[in-house]
Amino acid sequence: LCTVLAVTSCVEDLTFPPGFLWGAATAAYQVEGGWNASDKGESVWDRLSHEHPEMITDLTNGDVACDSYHLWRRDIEMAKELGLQFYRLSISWPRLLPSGFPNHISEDGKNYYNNLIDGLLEKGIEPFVTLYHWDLPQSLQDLGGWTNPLVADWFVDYARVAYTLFGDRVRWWITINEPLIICDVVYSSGILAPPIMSPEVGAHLCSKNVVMAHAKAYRLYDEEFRPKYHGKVSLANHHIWFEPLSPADAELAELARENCVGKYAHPIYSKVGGWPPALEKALGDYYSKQGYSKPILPPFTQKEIEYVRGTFDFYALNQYTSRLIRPAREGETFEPWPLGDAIQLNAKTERDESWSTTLSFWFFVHPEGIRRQLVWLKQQYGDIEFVVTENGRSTQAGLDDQDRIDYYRKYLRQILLAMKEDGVNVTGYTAWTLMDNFEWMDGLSNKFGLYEVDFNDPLRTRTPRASANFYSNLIKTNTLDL
Ligand code: BGP
Repeated sequence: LCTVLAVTSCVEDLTFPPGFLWGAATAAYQVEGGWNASDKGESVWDRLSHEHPEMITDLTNGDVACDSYHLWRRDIEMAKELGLQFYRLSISWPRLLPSGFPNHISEDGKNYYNNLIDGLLEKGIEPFVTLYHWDLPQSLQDLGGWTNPLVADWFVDYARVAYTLFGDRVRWWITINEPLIICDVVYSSGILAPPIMSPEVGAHLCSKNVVMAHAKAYRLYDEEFRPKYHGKVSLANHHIWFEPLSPADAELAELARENCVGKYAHPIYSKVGGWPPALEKALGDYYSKQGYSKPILPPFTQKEIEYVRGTFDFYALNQYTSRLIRPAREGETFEPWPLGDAIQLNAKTERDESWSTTLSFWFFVHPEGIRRQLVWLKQQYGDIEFVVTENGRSTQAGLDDQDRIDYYRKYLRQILLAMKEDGVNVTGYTAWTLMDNFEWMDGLSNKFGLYEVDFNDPLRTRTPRASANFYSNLIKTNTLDL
């Protein structure tokens, strides 16, 4: 009612339900450092940042990053200071399996993650573990990486090692973080690792292989580990909310949503499974005109459709921003970001002038987008459990980050509205990120952290920002009415 009336006197209930879970996230390559510590293998990000330092805005790399490889005790302390109920971390595949394969498990890699997991649990914080957050072993990339269908088997072997070693203590698992970035953005823009351009073939091979790898890792957990450990497994999608620029663009916006989210959600979460039909058709039409005789998006067999469908225990949503979308005008060139690999849409995106910009080139502030996204997902995939696994914004350096607090407040209010007015079952929220870190092509220059990290200091001192104080009060009181 308050949203409809939009009156200041309206008393809105800004309280989250009891039991709502609060967390913060990081990812291995972005925080750990220790890139060649002990027997760790090289990852695609080690290779890119060493061979092409010019691809990172500030010419930095993740060799040391936040040095969490050594400073993990401090990270746990920070998680405790905030009062987090869970901490979302990722395992570095080449740290645990230096060759990429399960023939050799690194003792030091194993000890590192055991220490982190045990340390969190000692403080009453649940480890929420992502198996793959973009740091593929270079040895596997040399064999084709995510474009080789065998990657699904390599991934499931790695997942088995991780479930076996840590499954007795980890109850929340994400198999793969953001297929859209791994496949569509990587292969159509060349700005992330591995820097390979293959928007037509590579991107689409990758899409199917990622979905199959997720499904295999889910089925493995379900059959062999769930009976003992009772955990939950999902994959985390990247979401951009697409709004039509004018009512005539509604169909285009829907196709863009299918391309961005549906491609990696429909096969898993829909009742029928398989690729989103409208997207499959649009791709088929476009690429047959280009002279391809076979579908560019490798079709699923009926058996594969059944195998993939339903491989989730909850829906994990990473969302930061929105875009207006319209058909491209004559002479306008294709933009690989944020559309991902979507040349077939022949579209252009814009910012609504009311959405403020941030330091990230891809990122505008549009809090209502997250509510609309949640409602769309519920309409598409039914009344399932949602966990927001990433949300946050970058700001200028400094400790008084009021714009970050404002962002959290506004996005969280929209999540609450989705829960209370639209009946979306959101059970947890994850801030991106616990501390400033290596933000991929922006290097160390872009600051998303609740804690500031001094990268000029060899000790990588971490200092809480105003937003850390805001977030810990929010967790303590469970209300935005602060
Ligand atoms: C998400 C990634 C995170 C993080 C975040 C911020 O897509 O999962 O790892 O990097 O985006 O984005 P960026 O670092 O590109 O500014």
